[in-house]
Amino acid sequence: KPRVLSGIQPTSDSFHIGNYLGALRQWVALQDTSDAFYMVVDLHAITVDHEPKVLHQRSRVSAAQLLALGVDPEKSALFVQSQVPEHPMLAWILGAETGFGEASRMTQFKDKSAKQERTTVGLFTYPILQAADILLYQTDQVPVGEDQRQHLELTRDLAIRFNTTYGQTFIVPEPHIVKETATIKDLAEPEKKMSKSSASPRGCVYLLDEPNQMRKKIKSAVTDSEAEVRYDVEHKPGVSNLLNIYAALGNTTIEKLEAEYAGRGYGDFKGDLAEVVADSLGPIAARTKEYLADKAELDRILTAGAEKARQVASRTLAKAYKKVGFYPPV
Ligand code: AQP
Repeated sequence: KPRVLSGIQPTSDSFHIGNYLGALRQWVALQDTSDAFYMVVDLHAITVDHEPKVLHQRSRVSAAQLLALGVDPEKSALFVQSQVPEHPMLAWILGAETGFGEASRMTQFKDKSAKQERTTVGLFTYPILQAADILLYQTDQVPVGEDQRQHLELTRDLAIRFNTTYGQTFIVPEPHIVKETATIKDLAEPEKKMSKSSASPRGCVYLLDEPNQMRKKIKSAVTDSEAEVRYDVEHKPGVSNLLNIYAALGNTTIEKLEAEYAGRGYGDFKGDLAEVVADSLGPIAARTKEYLADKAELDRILTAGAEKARQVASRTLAKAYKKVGFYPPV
């Protein structure tokens, strides 16, 4: 079975439809055919401003949401990154293999540091920790959205470089990016990626929104002055984004949707999509609440996941330690 690993940051109270369609839906699908490791990456979350209590709570809510979406702890290891100390240990080694110029080319760092009052070294080295996350598990495939492609490329370069210098140590991973939903756009500003830290709350459909809020956001999505439901990312980014969301959640194709709404304007189209979104995502909030209500059971799932993760991670770390000439971890 191929090994699959991915992570998500607990940087908001709820994930959004972009996280879901870009990555989390693939997490759930892949757990049947692969040996999957999924984690809430709280170490990454402290690279931007955070409140300790809020971070802790968000990590729990994140784990509960993943379970509510269908991540099955019987099939995959679900864990919180801070419970597996091997991650920063391998990141240190990989940092010594990363060129300063190479790290400086990461566009996510440029974007995120521009939004922060104070930029930390942690935000700069974030992609190196992400490389460690992936390489520790001898990962074959990493289901992510398009925004992570450059970090995946760095991870591959580091794995190849380390293997060349020290001998075969890491599997070189492949990104698993679903083209149609690789970048879901902000509903209010469809030129921009939908983001948890998005400036416009109306542009972001959260998985824990009330169904009526979801409907409202879809119905008020920015479109254009034509009245034609047609896929054209360049000239009709808003409508094209809605078509991508509709096709993915409604299990249909863009061609079929274009035919169905030909000559009918945007009102019907948005109204129907609003129902599709509310029907498919509406039940997630109640399921998340159920997982949150049983604290002991949630902790048990996460501890078991972290134990399973450590077994794999510690083996890889010991190998890397030996290769670079360190004393073994005791
Ligand atoms: N708009 C998106 N379309 C498709 N995929 C997306 N992802 C994020 N936004 C979109 C994918 O979701 C996974 C988890 O993302 P993350 O938590 O690691 O952080 P992010 O990419 O930084 O997500 P956000 O929403 O943009 O959060 P903030 O505002 O905190 O930076 C990843 O696989 C990502 O590709």
